[in-house]
Amino acid sequence: MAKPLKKLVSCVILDLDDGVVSEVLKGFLAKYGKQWDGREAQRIVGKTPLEAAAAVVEEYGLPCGKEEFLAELHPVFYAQLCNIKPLPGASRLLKHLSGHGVPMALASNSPRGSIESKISYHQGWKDYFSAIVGGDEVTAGKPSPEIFLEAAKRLNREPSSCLVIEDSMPGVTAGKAAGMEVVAVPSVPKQAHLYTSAEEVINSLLDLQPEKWGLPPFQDWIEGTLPTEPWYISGPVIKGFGRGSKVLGIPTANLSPKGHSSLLSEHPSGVYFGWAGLSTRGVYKMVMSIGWNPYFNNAEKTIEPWLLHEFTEDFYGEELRLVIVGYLRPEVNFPSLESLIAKIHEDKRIAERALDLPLYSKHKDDPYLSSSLHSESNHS
Ligand code: ADP
Ligand code: RBF
Ligand code: MG
Repeated sequence: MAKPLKKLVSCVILDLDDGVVSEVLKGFLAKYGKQWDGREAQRIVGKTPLEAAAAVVEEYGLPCGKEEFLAELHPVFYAQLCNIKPLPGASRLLKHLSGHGVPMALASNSPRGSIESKISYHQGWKDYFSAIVGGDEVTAGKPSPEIFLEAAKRLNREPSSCLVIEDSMPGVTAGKAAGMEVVAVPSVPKQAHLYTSAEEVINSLLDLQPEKWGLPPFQDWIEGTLPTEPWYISGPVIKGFGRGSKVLGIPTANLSPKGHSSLLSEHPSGVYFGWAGLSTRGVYKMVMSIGWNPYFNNAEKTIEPWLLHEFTEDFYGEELRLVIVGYLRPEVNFPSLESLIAKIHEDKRIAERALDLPLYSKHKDDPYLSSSLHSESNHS
């Protein structure tokens, strides 16, 4: 058995806040004639609503006070609560831990009422949590440790036996100040290097290994793959940087991330596999990366499926349809081009073998893969 690498814990405290604040703010700034810059998200995640509003009023030089801004924002914000999508992998994690009787608490800077209405939209979530602590129940929000200390108290645990899972910087700071173990899941992946005070930084909740902390391991991995609910994406094959075949010897038939933003926010960047359909050619096994390619540090997210088949010609512009059935690993950086190439070939071997399992192979016949005749595509 592998030796646990970290200090053991017996309970988990999470804050699964997400992008709804940014979405609402984006709309408001447009009203004031300002352009919301996604990178500003870092300035507001983990703050109380008033702090976030103050930061935005100041940053964008809005012609109103922060209270006024907040009063205007509030109703819209609350109306949006039902549209919050849980962080990718959150549902799986909560089900797993609660199934093993691991006590959990929610601890967020949002007011308790807002947290409660948020989770009321997710079936069964309320019962997962033995305690909920809101920013209005303590004298200071994160980065102060108070919220986490209160959560530990309500769980009846020592702070040192709590594992905090956090997506914001103030949250990580607060967890460390509370004397807890902290795993960071940055909501802005490219900022991962800023989260060094956490014990571990992971790309998404799919990558959490509870056994590292003495918690029960996930049991849903199969032959190195994590089955996911199938998800679907399609579009014409576009030109990339021309690196795939030339630099790596691995051609990837890129799809444009444009128009897929909500799908891409539901699924973390990483390496996936599944089936690919080209209407005039057939259905093929496929392994792909979605993300910023840390080795090349792209400025834009790319979607890069490698079809596991030898083609005699290019198929730029053709409609490519993907059914994604499983997850392999996060995208990572590599010390050399050779090690990146070797890893992608390993991904290929794992995907190729796994796709023969009935669990995955049944999706080969999904009508979506060959239904381009019925799509809006102009290609015949
Ligand atoms: P780009 O940077 O333009 O995506 P690549 O070097 O990655 O260029 O090559 C990708 C192109 O190669 C695809 O768009 C497709 O037309 C072609 N191609 C040939 N074989 C394959 C394959 N097995 N998988 C994906 N694309 C392939
Ligand atoms: N790029 C990375 O920088 N890190 C990765 O971990 C990584 N994994 C990949 C896995 C697969 C299956 C594929 C097809 C590509 C991967 N790439 C990764 C992307 C690679 O860098 C990209 O295809 C080239 O940049 C060509 O555009
Ligand atoms: Mg490519």
